[in-house]
Formats: sequence, C-alpha cells, structure tokens
Amino acid sequence: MDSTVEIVQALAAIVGDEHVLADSDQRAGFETDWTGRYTGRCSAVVRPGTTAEVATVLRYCNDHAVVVVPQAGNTGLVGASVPRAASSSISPVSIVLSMRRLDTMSDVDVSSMQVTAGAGVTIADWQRAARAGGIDTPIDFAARDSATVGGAIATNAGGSRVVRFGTMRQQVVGVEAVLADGTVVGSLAGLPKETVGLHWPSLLAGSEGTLAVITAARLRLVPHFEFVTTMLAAIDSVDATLAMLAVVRRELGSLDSIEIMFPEAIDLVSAHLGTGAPVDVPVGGVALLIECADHIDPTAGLHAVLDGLGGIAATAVADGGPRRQQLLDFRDRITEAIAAAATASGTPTYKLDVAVPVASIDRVVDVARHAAQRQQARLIPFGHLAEGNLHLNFLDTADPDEIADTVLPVVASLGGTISAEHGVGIAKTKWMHLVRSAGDLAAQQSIKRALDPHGILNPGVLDPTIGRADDDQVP
Ligand code: 2HG
Ligand code: ZN
Repeated sequence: MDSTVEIVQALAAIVGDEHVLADSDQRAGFETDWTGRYTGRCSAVVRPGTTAEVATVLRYCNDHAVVVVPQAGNTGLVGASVPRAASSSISPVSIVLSMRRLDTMSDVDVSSMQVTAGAGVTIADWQRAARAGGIDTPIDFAARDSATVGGAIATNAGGSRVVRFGTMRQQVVGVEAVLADGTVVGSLAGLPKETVGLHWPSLLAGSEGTLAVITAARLRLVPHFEFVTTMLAAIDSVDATLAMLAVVRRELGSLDSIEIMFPEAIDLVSAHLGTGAPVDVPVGGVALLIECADHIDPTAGLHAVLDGLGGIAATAVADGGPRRQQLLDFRDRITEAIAAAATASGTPTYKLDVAVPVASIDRVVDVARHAAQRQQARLIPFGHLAEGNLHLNFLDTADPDEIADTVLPVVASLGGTISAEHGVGIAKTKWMHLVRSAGDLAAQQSIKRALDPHGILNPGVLDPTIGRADDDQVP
C-alpha cells in the first residue's frame, strides 16, 4: 500500500495543494462535531471544487482503500460527519471529504418552482436565492447558516415547516451523486415526473454518506407568503395541546409550523437570552410556537380558531419585525442555550431525536424525565409537535447508553422511531434493531455492499452490526 504521504500527495494533485489540509491544526475543525461529543483523526481534509474532482478523488480512494468521511456544514448531531475509530477496520488512512466548495446555484426558475444547488450551498443561501426570486424554500431550521443542502439530503433533515411541506426527502426533484468507484449517477433535469427505474433521491435521502456522495440537487421551491403571524402560547396541559393540534391542522390552511417546548426548555432559553419568557408556562403545561403564513393576513383566522378552544393560559403575538424574531428566538435558540450549558458544565449534551404518534408524547417525556432523574441529569425536551418529534436533550449525563436503553425501547413500543430527522450516524446504530427487522437491516446492508463493495464510504455509520450487545433482542 502507498504511504499516507503518497496518498495525500496524489489527492493534492487532483484538487490542488491549497485544497488539501494535512496539518493537525488545519484538520481540527473538521475532526470534531458541533456538540463536541464525536471526534476522531483523519489523514487529511480534501476539498474538491467540482463533481469531476469528487469522482476522481473517490475513484482513487476506492482503488487505494482510503476511507472517505463526507462532510459539509458539520452541523450533524449523530457523529456521521467526523472521522471515527470504526474506519480502522477498513483502512488506516482516512480523509474528510469537505463538500463546502461545491456552493454554486443555478438561477431560480419560478415557472417550475425549482433551483439547482451544489451540495455545499447552505440552507440560508438557498433561502436567500429563493426569496430574491420572490418565492421561498420549503425547509427551514435553526442551523440554516452552516447546514448545507447535501447534508440536509443525506440526513433527511426536517425542521419547522415539515407540517406544511414535508421533510428534505420530499423537496429533492433530482440529485447528482458519485458512487464509491467514481461513477456519477442521478439527474438534475428537474422532471417532476420521471419513472425509469430506481429513484436516486429516494435512495440517497437519509443514507448519511454511506451509499454515495451527493454533489448537487434540483430542489423544490414554494410560494413566499407576505403575511406571517407568530404566536407563542402557553397551554395548560399536553392533552389540551393535542386537542388544539387537531383543530388547527384541520381549520388553518395557513399553518406553517407548530413547535412544542416543555417548561425546562423555556426556562433554559430564557436564562440564556437574559430575558423573561413572554408567557408563563403553567406547571404541567407546555409552550407552543405557532406560525401561520399566507397571502392575506392570517392573524384574525388564527384567533378565530383558537378562541373556541380551552386550555390556553396566555399568548404573545407578533406579525413581523423584531418582535417576531424575539418570539422565534425562544424556539430557535434552544439548541444554542443547551450547548452553552454543556460547555459551562464540561459534559457534552446527549441528544435523542425520537418521534412517536402525537398522543404518546407525554408518556415519552415522562420516561425521559425519570431516566434523567436517575442520573441526576437535566432533561431539556422540545420539538416539532405535528410529527410527534421530540428532541430530548440530556445535560450532565453520566451514562448516555443507559438513557437510550431506557427511552428508546419505550419509543419503539409506542410505534415510534429512534431517529426522526437527525439520522442514526454512529450514535444510534445500537438501537436500529428496535425499529427495523433483521431482514430489513440485512437488505440495507446488501445495498450498501453492492454500491460500495470495499466499504470506504462512511464506515460505521448506519451499520447495525456496530455496538450491538450480543444479548440484544432482534424482532
Ligand atoms: C432543532 O429542531 C434541531 O432545533 C436541533 O433539530 C435539535 O438540538 C436539538 O436537539
Ligand atoms: Zn428539530
């Protein structure tokens, strides 16, 4: 085998010396994830600038048994985009393939409501381009300034507008990607109807860099709504919240997002922002952040629907401007508040991202609270109400596995999932069998072997054989 130095030189010959970062201080920012929980070592960071360069790099790595960890915004929360120990069973040499330089975008096409974006385009830039064309993106989430289109497809990211437009998977009209051997697959033609065999966007959305490296995508756009009404509401109980959800989903065509925050989350973010919450959340209650967006002012419609409902303790409303941003901050900045608390305590946050049928969210939060109490940890629960998607953040956990072993089987028994929108990465592989049958997992591994026979693409990620205790039950 070639030495690491020879491999790095060969890769530099493909992308240019200045786009290979081999020194440890240059690599550092690419080797540890955003939360500080996942970290590893790579031989170099390689930063291709075109699809052709990605293909040549992958062909070389495939031929020389070099592990490839694709990365773009490095905002992932499950350890899928940083180097890891599992690579060493494949090869001692690994690279982070940084996709950030693939950041070009086509003109926005308003007649098809589509745009083509490189994998390294940030969600915020995608949004800016759409809005400059008088339309909007169907996806939005707090990490928009760093998270990229490629990463969002690879993890099937969701965010706050899923209630209206679906997850990232549903926004990808076409995708261009490179297989491990350098073959370029997919299409950016943007045909809403095209049925000639395998649908690459469906296969690659959620594949977390294990089947191919996404280089560009043809993305769906949606109308821009001139009027947005934002409401932070304190609700007496989760039962009242569920009753309200059913009514607003049925009656409010303008519903754009409905986010849930349990009192622990509101308290933490209020302290972080240095301001009291605009509404007091009653004991046993929750806060909801509701947004309605339309071509006519949706405020009166929102009030009319809520007026007949019980359980609303208090509301704060904004129809734009700094006041809207203030209300949004109580939701958008929770992750940042959690990260600050973790930094202060010196223990990285342990994050679970689960989804259950909405009627069961209270039960899951209860189980999570007890799991936290047993370890004298602190639970910060919040999430996306309509999808029953709960972000269960544990601060100061002594034993994260014990938390997952307690919470995830309950989630599975309620008909839920162990990952809703953050992916599995290396963080949740041990629990995949709770929600996928042995046959299902074996079929997924067969597809992986067919597309990446040497296993160079993101080894360990989504691999159900990693971290499985022998006595685990397989359904
Ligand atoms: C969000 O909804 C993100 O803000 C991050 O999915 C969630 O920090 C988290 O757990
Ligand atoms: Zn989320």
